[in-house]
Amino acid sequence: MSPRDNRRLKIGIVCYPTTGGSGIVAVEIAHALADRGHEVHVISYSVPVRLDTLRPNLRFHNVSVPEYALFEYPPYSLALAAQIAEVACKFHLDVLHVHYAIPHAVSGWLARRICGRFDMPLITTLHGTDITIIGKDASYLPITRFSLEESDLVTVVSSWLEGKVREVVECLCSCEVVHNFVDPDIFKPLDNGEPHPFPCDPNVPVLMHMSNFRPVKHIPDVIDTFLGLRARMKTQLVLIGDGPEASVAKQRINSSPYAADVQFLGPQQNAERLLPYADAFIFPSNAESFGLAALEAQSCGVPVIGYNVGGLPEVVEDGKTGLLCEVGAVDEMINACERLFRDKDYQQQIGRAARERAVSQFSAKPAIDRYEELYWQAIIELEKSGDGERT
Ligand code: GMT
Repeated sequence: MSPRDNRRLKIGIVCYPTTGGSGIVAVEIAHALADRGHEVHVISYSVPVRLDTLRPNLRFHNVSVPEYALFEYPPYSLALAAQIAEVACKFHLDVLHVHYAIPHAVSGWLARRICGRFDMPLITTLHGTDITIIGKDASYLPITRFSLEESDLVTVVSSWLEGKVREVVECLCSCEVVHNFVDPDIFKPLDNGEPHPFPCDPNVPVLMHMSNFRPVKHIPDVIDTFLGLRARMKTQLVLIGDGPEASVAKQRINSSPYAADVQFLGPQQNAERLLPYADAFIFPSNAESFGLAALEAQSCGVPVIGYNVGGLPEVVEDGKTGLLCEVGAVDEMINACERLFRDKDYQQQIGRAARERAVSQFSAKPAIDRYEELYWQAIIELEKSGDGERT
């Protein structure tokens, strides 16, 4: 055991507080590190969903953004930089880990300059749309590239996303792939006989979807798959989450003959209490960097139906833990669902393999070990390079 194994790190974690996967991953990392005895400081503009603010070794710091008549757009990035700088100085952080590049990485860079803490490595974890959508917009691209090049370490949640960093941002920074993870003791298959927590016929298969209902999720394909399948066999659809595409989805369902077979549950904090009731989870995004919701479904023993694109094939093994179709091939998804729902043995075989893969490949412990290791690597490299003394 090296001396560092006993040292308690002071870690700053910056994330979005919303229900998106990047915030959830950041919170799970914060909890796990606090449980390992590190001192963890979470910084955001409100308490992140799922964050346990009363956990030992963990503190939450709120960023307040003042309104001012001149500001049509209050500059959150600046308020965040000031808050990070204050926390970094006051608590003498050893490392700063920001989740989602825009604007967290550049706020972290600025904070370091404000407080002169050049010995504190800046680690940026990219989650997907911070590169593939918003970060590549011409308004932000130079900031995205700059903040990645200035980070001491960049991590990405899939190999596919690493390729996108090269292709879209044309950034030469080295990226470490650390896949997202799940707690298989929380996201787990049902014990027999538990009643459904939503209105439904227990004898009819349930197709489920959970997301932020943004265009990238291809919500119309979820609806078309359900309607096509429902025309062939009795099926129920459960939709979890909310977002820009939700109202159009509701309108289409309500004007179909099958409105009574669909439940809109809205945003839910405890997905682990709903996902195990699915017979299949449908996730037809066209550019998903990872697909945390798909992993959570697999961990609950639920087969995933989606498109063979983006980072999803790193999470779902086609034909083994789910069924991946060509982008836009709604007919293929209808056939895949029908096959699963008509053949219970096949559905169970895929569900068991999904659970096994989630446990063996994506459990939390190895991912947290890797992040801890990377923190140390960044601290030591900064010490060795002498850049840390640039105060
Ligand atoms: O833009 C989004 O869809 C939200 C973003 C987030 O903040 O949750 O999702 C991304 O990060 C997740 C956690 O790493 C990944 O599981 C999602 O695949 C990724 N979304 C996309 O790439 C579209």
